[in-house]
This record gives sequence, C-alpha cells and structure tokens, in this order.
Amino acid sequence: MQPFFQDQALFPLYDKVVAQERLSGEDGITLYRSRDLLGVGYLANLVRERLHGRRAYYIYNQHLNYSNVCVNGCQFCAFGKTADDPEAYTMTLSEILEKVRERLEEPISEIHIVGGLHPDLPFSYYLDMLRGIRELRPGVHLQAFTAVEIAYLADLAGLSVADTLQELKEAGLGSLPGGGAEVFSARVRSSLCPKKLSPEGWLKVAQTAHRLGLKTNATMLYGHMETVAERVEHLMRLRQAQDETGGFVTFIPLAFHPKNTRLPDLPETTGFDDLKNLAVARLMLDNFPHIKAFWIMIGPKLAQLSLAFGADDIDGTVIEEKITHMAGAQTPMSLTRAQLLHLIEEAGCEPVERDTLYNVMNS
Ligand code: V47
Repeated sequence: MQPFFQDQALFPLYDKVVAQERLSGEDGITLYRSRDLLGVGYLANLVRERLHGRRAYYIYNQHLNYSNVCVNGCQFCAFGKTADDPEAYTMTLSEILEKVRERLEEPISEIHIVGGLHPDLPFSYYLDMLRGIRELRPGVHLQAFTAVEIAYLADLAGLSVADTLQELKEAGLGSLPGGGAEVFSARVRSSLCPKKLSPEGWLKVAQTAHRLGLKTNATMLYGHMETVAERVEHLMRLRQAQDETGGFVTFIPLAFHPKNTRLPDLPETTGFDDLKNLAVARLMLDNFPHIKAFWIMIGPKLAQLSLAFGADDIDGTVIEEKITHMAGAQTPMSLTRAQLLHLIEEAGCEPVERDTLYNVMNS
C-alpha cells in the first residue's frame, strides 16, 4: 500500500527509496523545496529504519576547544578571534591535561578536539597534546582536528598531508571530526570564508585520512546565504568522495547561529529547516552509515524528534562546547547519560551507547 503524500512530487521518490535506487541532484532539490515535511521525514525514516531499525546512538564524550585564536576570520564564526582580542585564549598543555584529569572518573570514551588556526603554536604542541592525553587516558578515542586544521598543520610542519596525518596518528589521533566543510559553493566561500581551505583541499585531507585508515566525519553549515542548489551540490560532492574512499562515518548538518558573528542580522534556523536538512541528508547520502543531530545546535527536543526524520545519532554528553555557545546557543553545556536515555526512549527508540567508531559500549 502506497503512503499518502501531501506533495505529489514525493511519490516518485518513494518508489526510488523503496527500490533502494540512488536519488539524483534533482531529487535533492525536490526534497528541499517540498513543504511536506512529514512526507520527506517519512521517506528518510524508511532509510533510517532499514539501516538501524529503532536504534539511536549516543556517546559519552568530552569536547575540548584548545584555542580560539584563528587567522581565518570566517564571517559566520563567533568562536575564532585574533590573537590580540580580549576574548582570545589558548590553553597550555598543562591546562589541557588538567581538563582531562578533572574527568578521569567519568566513563568518557571520546575526546573531541577542535580549535582555531593559531599563528604561533608549533607542530609539537599538537603532537604533545595528543601524546599527553593518550598517556592520561589510554583507552579514550581522540577525535581531533578538522580537515582545515590538518591542512594548516601540514603547512606549519612542512610535511605532506599524509605525513602530517601519519605523525598525528602515531601520537594518538584516532579520527577526524567533520568541521570546516561549511558549504562547498565557491560563491558562498568567497563571501563568507575566503581564506578557508578550499573544498578540494578539505576533501583531499578527508580522503587522505581514509586511505591511511583514519575515519572522518563530514558537516554542512546551513542557514546563512546558501541556496538549495548549493546544499544539494555539497551533499553530492560528499557522496562522490565517499564512493571513492568510503571512510566517512557520520554526516552532521550544522545549524548556523548568528549571534556575535559578522552576520548578526540573519535569522536563526527554523525547526522545519533543521529537520528537513537531517532528512534530506539521510536520503541523499545513501553511502553514509550515520546521520547525527547535534543537540547542542538544534536543541535536545528537536534532536529527539529528528530520530523520526532520518537521524540515528544525537551525539552525546559533550561537556563544555564553545563554538556554538559563543554564537549565542541557549542549549545546555552538557547532558547526562540519563537525560540522553530519556530523550531516546520517549521517542520510541532503543538507546545504544557507542564509541566514536560505533562499536557498542557495554554500560
Ligand atoms: O567547522 C562555526 C561550525 C564547526 C558557527 O564531527 C558554526 O561529530 C553554527 O566540526 N553556528 C565546528 N556552526 C564544529 C564541528 C563539529 C560539531 C559537532 C560534531 C562534529 C563531529 C563536528 O562549527 C565549524 C563550523 O562549520 N560553526 N561557527 C556558528 N556560528
């Protein structure tokens, strides 16, 4: 029996989804243009359930933003500061280790490390950070440095991207977070982040990591000046890259937060668009195992609902995120395991605690 769609344009997409046929760029545009959110969510949920049943993943993790000093000056970022800004900070290695030491008693399985592009820190700072944390918490997975940071570190170290990743891997790097991809459109980047690593550079780092056996995530920052076509182009480029190297684990759409950025007059994203982005990602990225709703950015309540709109992961405890909160996020700094379980169970899903690479944790 065919489901009912308010939007007639979704019927042919239903046939494709059921037949497990790949959706085209044009289909992506149809999905983004559709006002039938429940219809799009229904399609995304078919894929979600095919892949994961009613399982919903979360992780016991800690975020560590070692420095906000950044030479890139992206318009959409409230986190990055110039070195002379009164709000600029850089943690010393002992401060970083102290942050980790403070939580040694907690069953943290991942430390997520992201920072700005610092003009003065030596490559040894990054290696020592990984080595030091690994020594303190040997069992913890270090998901560190976006592709943008890796390319910057390669320049700093005078090494190829592959050799840089190899050195970081030997020091303890476990995988790369998905940040820095923004939107691959040249039009958007020339306006919002002209100094940032190019899309080709971002994809090259990710794919080099994959070839070295390092998994990576991918993101898309939405809700600023990008068009629907540019969103679809972004997803298609990620899908193409995944076909080639297969090392992407999770895709995370990132909702733009305007406060304290150089785009303060843009409106916040809406619940409709937040759910839509997750659902369309689930449908277009047929070769990505996981779609994550980052509750820090869209709020715990919407992250919970997204479990019926294509997402199978709501990230985790997080603990002290800075990038979104400096851009005005009103969400809490952390959630407890009990709160995560409550959100997932109320949504009719089965909570599964995972590690970074989605191995199931026995907790
Ligand atoms: O690359 C910057 C984004 C990213 C703003 O891999 C903003 O699991 C919204 O990479 N409003 C960094 N977003 C965060 C990141 C991340 C987050 C969660 C999970 C994972 C993962 C990765 O934050 C940046 C940029 O795209 N960002 N400013 C802003 N005002």
